[in-house]
Amino acid sequence: MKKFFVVLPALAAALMVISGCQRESGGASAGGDVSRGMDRRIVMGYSQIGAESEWRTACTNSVKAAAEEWNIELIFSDAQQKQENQMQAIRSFIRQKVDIIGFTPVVETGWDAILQEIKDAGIPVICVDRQVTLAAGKNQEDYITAFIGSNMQAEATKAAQWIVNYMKTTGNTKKKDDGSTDINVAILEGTTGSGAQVGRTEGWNAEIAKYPNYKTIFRQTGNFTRAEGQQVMEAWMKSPQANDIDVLLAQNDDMAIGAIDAINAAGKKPGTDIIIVSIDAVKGAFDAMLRKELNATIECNPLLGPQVMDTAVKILNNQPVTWWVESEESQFDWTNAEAAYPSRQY
Ligand code: GYE
Repeated sequence: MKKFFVVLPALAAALMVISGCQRESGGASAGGDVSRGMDRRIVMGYSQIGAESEWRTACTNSVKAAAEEWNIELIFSDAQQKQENQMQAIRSFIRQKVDIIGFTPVVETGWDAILQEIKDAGIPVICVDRQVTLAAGKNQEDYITAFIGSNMQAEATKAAQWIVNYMKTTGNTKKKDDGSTDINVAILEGTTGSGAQVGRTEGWNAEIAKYPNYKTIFRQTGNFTRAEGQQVMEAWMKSPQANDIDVLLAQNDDMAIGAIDAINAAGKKPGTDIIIVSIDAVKGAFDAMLRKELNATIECNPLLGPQVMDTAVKILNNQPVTWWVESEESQFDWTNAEAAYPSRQY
């Protein structure tokens, strides 16, 4: 019997390592043995999708720092972009009887069964950053207590509006938009099937449809990473249509930054020969804007940790929460990037 109790914690620890979980804060910390706003210390299982971008790293850091601040025990798991790893981590959270689960679904679909398992276990769920799509007839609000994140469609709408306005007023080294000349667009999309890719594609398509002279000549995923953004752009720059590209829309900054390297390598000037707009507003994007290689970035706030912890405490105290409070976001270009740079937090 004694042996059993000695072996059990070791076994649990081993299981957590196998499933990629990491206990962020051990016993009671400076905050004592209660979490902020609670009468006890609570445990949150958190399934993050990976570390594909500057944005993601900022988001992870924000969640970890906020857990410390709230004195919430965080069991953090990095899924390395694999949905099956997220499932494994979430099942281990259920076995460990965590108080609450936070997760960012890598893709929108395929979560019905596991959300049912979580619901059956009576554990509340906060969905962070990317939304899920459940089978027809099912309502995500029945499975997810709160969503914390941005409006992806709205971000892409802003990107489209920025581009249309800039091409009309300034243009690139080849042309200005007179309403009838073709404006040829290349689009680097994020992880296929992710809430961010689906929403940003919908938002862009709906807005740009108002301008029939905008033509999409290239569209491919770069999986939200710098390396793949660069690779895909390299291939486009080698194609016979390379000279036709007027505008590049990248669904995140990292892919735009990778693409900028590829455009430079091909002997073209990013930011003037090809107008480039992306989404996130991470530091790397500001550096590129100050070099006049990236034209604009639409902000997507990754600093969601405090809102996640605050919402968790409310849920566990049976207080009402708003299902989705949209993040407030702005946008930056060469007119305001320099002034904003010093106060950027990510
Ligand atoms: O834009 C990108 C990241 O889901 C909003 O994922 C997030 C996106 C973000 O990797 O940089």
